[in-house]
Formats: sequence, structure tokens, C-alpha cells
Amino acid sequence: MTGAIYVAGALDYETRKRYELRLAASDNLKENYTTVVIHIKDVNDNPPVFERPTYRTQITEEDDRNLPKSVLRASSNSCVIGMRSF
Ligand SMILES: [Ca+2]
Repeated sequence: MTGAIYVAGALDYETRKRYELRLAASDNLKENYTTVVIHIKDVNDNPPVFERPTYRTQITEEDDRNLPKSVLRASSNSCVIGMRSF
């Protein structure tokens, strides 16, 4: 006889890191048990974080020298940084 274990939905490492299942084999007369330990592999599913909550800079008006010029450098972990104005 063969048994199989399936997962019916997505698992979350932050909720539970490990599952321990007890398997039973039985021929109606005797039975035996074994343990299956399943470790959930963590992936980075958290939003990126900036190093600072606010970045401030200043640009002088009417200054068109050395264009395009760097205005600000911001960094964040493992992501692409885009720009949105308010
Ligand atoms: Ca995670």
C-alpha cells in the first residue's frame, strides 16, 4: 500500500514554520506509526523598507548646468525604486 500527503492551500512560514504529522499503517490486526516532519521554507513576502521614512533635498531654480543631474539617492532592500509625485 502507498500513502501520499497533499497540501490543500498556501502555507505561511510566519504563521507556522513546521508541521509534524503522525502516520499510521494498519492491516486490521496490527498497526504501526511513523512521524513526518515538514519544514516550511521561508521566502521574502514582506514589502520593501526604505532606510529613512523621509528624504529631503533642495534644487536651485533656473539651474540647467550639467543636466541631467543627480538630485537624491535613496535605497531600499531587494526592490526597484520608482518615482511618484504628490
Ligand atoms: Ca516570509
